[in-house]
Amino acid sequence: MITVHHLEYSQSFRILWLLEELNVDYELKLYERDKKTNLAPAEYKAVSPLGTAPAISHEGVNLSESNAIIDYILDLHPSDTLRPSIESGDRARYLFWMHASQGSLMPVLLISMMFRIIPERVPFFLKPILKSVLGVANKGFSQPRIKALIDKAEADLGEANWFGGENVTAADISMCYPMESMRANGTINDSHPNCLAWLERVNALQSYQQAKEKDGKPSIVFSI
Ligand SMILES: N[C@@H](CCC(=O)N[C@@H](CS)C(=O)NCC(=O)O)C(=O)O
Repeated sequence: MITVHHLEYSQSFRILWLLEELNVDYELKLYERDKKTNLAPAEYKAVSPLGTAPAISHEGVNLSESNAIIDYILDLHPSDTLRPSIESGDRARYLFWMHASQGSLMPVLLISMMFRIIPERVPFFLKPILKSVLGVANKGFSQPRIKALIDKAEADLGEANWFGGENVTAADISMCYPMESMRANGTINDSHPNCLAWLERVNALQSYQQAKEKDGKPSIVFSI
């Protein structure tokens, strides 16, 4: 049986949703973030090869990295809909969002967050200069990239209901964490009706609600 090591307010929510969507049995272990550092606690680092969430254990294998875990679980429990086949017309769209989520969107959201919080956490005499320099970097580098991804999401979700096309796929599962994060911090707002409608559709799914119950927190995302 798969054991999911679920860190509160983290990307491991994706794995709960996947397993609930597949309706397979799993063991759930819950971990709280360290109160001082907000990082994963020491016992989490022991089960996660990278020390980060998500991590799973299965038959002697410890695996981390969200999309690697998603593919590992879908290899164990194949699904034609969650992972469109090479014959499917949705295959390219599915692959794009599955990889853009982790390869483009999450890194640039993290960079943008660092640009924002670094000036808040340095000695007062450094604040104005860092705020100004990192503000320019944020405006010139991260904001255009985030906008390009949201614009593409708006366009694609205007054509079909889900990131992977006609059905709920693993691309939606991978995208749920950045999408919920961007809604929580106002990056996704009333100017993005298709993204908001996707979030409503996701939240209406029984599997998503079941995953939220297992998670047990008011929000799935971590906000600094
Ligand atoms: N690309 C990795 C990112 C993992 C990651 O940074 N996870 C965060 C939670 S959202 C984490 O573990 N933070 C706690 C820590 O670094 O100790 C994945 O998708 O698995």
